[in-house]
Order: sequence, then C-alpha cells, then structure tokens
Amino acid sequence: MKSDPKEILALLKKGPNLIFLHSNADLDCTGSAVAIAVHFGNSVLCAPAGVSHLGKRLLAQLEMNVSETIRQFDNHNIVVVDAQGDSSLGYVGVDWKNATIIDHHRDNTAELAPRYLIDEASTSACELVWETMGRPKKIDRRVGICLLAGIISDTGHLKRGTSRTLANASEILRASDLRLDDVQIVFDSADDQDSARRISRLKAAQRLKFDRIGEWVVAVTEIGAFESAACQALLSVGADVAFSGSQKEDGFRITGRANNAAVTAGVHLGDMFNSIAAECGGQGGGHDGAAGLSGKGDVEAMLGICSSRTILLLKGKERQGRTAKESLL
Ligand SMILES: [Mn+2]
Repeated sequence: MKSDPKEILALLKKGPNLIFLHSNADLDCTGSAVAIAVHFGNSVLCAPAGVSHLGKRLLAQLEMNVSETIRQFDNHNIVVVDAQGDSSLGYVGVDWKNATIIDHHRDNTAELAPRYLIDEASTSACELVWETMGRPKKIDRRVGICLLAGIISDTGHLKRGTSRTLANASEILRASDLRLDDVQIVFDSADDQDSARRISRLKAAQRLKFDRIGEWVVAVTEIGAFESAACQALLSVGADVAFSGSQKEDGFRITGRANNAAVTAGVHLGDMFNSIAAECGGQGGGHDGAAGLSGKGDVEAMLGICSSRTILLLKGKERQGRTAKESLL
C-alpha cells in the first residue's frame, strides 16, 4: 500500500529532514536528495557509504555538503531516496520504523517503513520527488538541474524514457526555466575530459574476457574504479551483458549492465545480485538492466559467478531484443 503523496509533501515542507543516500550514490539518488534539500530547505544529507563520481560533481557544483557518518536527531523526518532497505542502501543504522521512502526499485522491504512512495514504473527516483513536490509551477534552477540530472542519467540520456519521463522532464524544464543543455555540464566534464575515466575504460577493454553463448556475448573485466563507465564501454563494443569488478581492501565491488535484448530474454541483474548476495553474503540489488553487488571476497571469483549465472540464463534463448521494425509498428 502506498502512502498518500500529500502526507509526504506536508512532512517534507514541515521539516527538518534527514535524507539518506545509498552507497556510492549515483546522480538519481544525489539529485533526489539535493532537490529535496534545496526546495524545502531545513535538511541534512547523509551519505555514509560514499557518493559516486558524478554525484560528487553535482554536490560540488551546487555547493552542497553531505555528512559522511550516520546522523541521528530527534524530531527529524527520516527520508530515504532511491533505496528501500539496508541491502539496497548498502549500510545499516537507518531507523526504518520512522522512515519515509521514495524509490523506483522493485518493492521489497517497504513494509518496514510507515510511509513510502515506491513505483517501479517510474524511470527515476527524481521523477517521484517531482511528483511528490506536487509539480510546482516555479522552482529554483538548482532544483531543476538536480531533478533533470537524475532523470537523464537513470534513463541513459533519455534513451529509456517513457511518455511519463518526458512529460515530467518537460514540466521541470519549464518550471526551472532551463534547457536540456544547461544540465549537460554535469555530464560533459566527467565523460570526456576526465582522463582517469578514459584510462579506466581503456583498461577495462584491455582486460576484457568474454563468452559466446549462441548469439549472446557476456563480458567481464576487472578495474580499479569507474565500474559503471567500464560496463558501458563493454556494451558499446558488443557485449549483451557486462560485469566490471574492482578489488577493494575490504572486499569487492561489481557493477552489471545488460542491454535491451538480454533484459527481454529474462535477465534481471538486480534480482540476480540480490540472490548472489543472499547466498554468498554482501549487498546486491538494482534494476533489470543496471545493478550493483558488493561484499567480502575475491572479485575474480565473484565475476566468474556472475557470468556463469548469466550464461546459464541465456543458454538456448533466442536473441531478439526489439528490432527497428518492431519499434516502429
Ligand atoms: Mn535511481
């Protein structure tokens, strides 16, 4: 059962808000949190398990600070964006019994929280934040940048956008008096100018291993950082499903990406990572085509598990995806 968005809106307006971000918070998560903080004011952001490269860039551009430890205050609204439990959050310590959840992942553990807006059909958490705000006619440009950055990033630069995505994006552009290229600054500098990211993608390609299963290609690679950029690179050179992992001092971190053809054939990386985490320990979850897994242990062995499960799933399945013709009909 979903909560009444008006009840959540009243709560956010009233404040003060204590907003929790998931581990290695992406643009959708960071954008949602900062949009709430700027729009309603009176908010503290908590990201004890880190913020992604692009998330950090957004925070820096908007001169926003996040707490790196879990904060606890009496009489604050506890708000969790883009996650809905310890596992998807990537750390423990949030008082779920008093939390409000705004998330667009599959509904898993929300019964823990008294108030939630969870809608898997929404392409981003930022859109749910926009809908919760009540689609105001005028918003601060910074709020617009945050919401649009989250939408653009979670939809693969609008490629996976629905009519609802674009309607929301259009309303946000109008309310904040922005153009799409005003938001591009959040992406440009990172994608094309940061040499560490470019080198990381090249290394990912250099260390690439892949399996062919009929028409399917499943690729894995091991790098030091920028796992999602590495996955994107592997998909762009022809993999249907890609996993990139890095070995950290205290364990491993793996990012997975699947293309439309693999998702249509039944690949759901979020569910797969979730079950691997349940069996091997660690945290895993996400969407059908984009997910993350982390835990203790050897990254090479874990990458092997990810790829063999995917191979098992795809074996014998026809590689269809949506052809241009089908999309036009
Ligand atoms: Mn998201």
